[in-house]
Amino acid sequence: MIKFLTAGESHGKSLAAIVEGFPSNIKLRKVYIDFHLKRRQAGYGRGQRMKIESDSAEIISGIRFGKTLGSPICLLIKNSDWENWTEIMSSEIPSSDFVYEKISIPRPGHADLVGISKYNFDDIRNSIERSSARETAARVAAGTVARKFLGDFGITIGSYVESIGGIYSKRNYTQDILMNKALRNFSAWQIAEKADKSLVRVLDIGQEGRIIKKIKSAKKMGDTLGGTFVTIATGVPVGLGSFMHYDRRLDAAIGHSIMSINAVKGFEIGFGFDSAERFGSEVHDEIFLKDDIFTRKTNRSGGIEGGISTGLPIVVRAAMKPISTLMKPLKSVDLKTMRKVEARRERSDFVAVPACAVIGESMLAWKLAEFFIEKFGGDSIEETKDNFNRYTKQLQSRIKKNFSQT
Ligand code: EPS
Repeated sequence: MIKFLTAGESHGKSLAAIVEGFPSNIKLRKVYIDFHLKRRQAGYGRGQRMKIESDSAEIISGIRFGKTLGSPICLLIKNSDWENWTEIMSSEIPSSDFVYEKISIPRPGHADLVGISKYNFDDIRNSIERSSARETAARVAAGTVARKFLGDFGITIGSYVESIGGIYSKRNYTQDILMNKALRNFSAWQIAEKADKSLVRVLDIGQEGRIIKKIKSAKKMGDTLGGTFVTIATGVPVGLGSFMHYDRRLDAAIGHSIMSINAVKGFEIGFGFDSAERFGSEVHDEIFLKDDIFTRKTNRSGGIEGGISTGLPIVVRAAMKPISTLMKPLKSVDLKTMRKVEARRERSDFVAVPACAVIGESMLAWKLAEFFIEKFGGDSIEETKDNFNRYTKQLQSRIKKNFSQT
């Protein structure tokens, strides 16, 4: 089983990711990791912090001469902002003459109040630091190992922003992709490349202008916006996941990984909530044979049936709530005086949906790699490839053989 752990506070010295369990000989280089870290930092509507940081991974272990060793991979991402926080975030006991203000006013929607309640803190800063979405930089770094591994089997991962602040494209790309009417022969990565060209990672340039206008007005009002994004994987073979037990279902596991991203509040696969309003005949994907291979003309299931991948693109949609730090704050209570006050302002993003979609890619890549390695195993990538090729080559003929005997 593969595993990853992240460590690091938002304004601490560094973030770190430890990735474990991948086979040896996967080609992986720093420039590839940094490329995806950069993608997470982009998007119109980010705050000042992204101007300070230029995220880049230092490879501490697990890679030699551009290939994984099979040993734990440790990646370090330095926080450039640390130099402004050395005293306030020091691990040492501060000197008696060091004065700093303890944060006592929680922001509604953030982890501030629940954090101090649960961990018995006397300073909200202790909650802010780890609950910050800065941690997702380490997740993206870890996710690059998974996506590079999957790439060796022709699996690519991509995403696009579907809406921000309720502004959608006139064309419903997500439904069109599921109905095989849009981006038909595109790989998920080609879809991501298309989205990366937009300032807000949308597929429709007309929509981009309307979204930027709305972000500008939110900013002016001291407010923030959320949105919806779609994460896709193409090239996934039939057979990842299982219906044998609840925790082996691929859709459930992907749901968990996407919902774990900061500020994500909604999740669906394929037609999702929409399918609840339709007839069965409008929801399920009919089965056909083409050149002796099973095909579907539609992918309303979003690439998963019975908790198992169907071989069609995995299409996952999620909703991100607006960032909870508002420049025009909501009401709160000062824990020092227990009086009604305005919530605290703190430097933040106005919109982070484009970044959230990139993080979604990393989480999806991770989950798929986990199920892939569970199914195909292998201590080296060569061994995994042998196992994978044997399975895919025999798949169709085995079905035929089994059923011709009956
Ligand atoms: C983030 C870094 C943070 C925030 C944001 C994401 O930087 P700072 O707190 O120093 O401004 O911009 O974090 C949050 C949205 C949050 O709620 O904490 C990053 O690297 O993505």
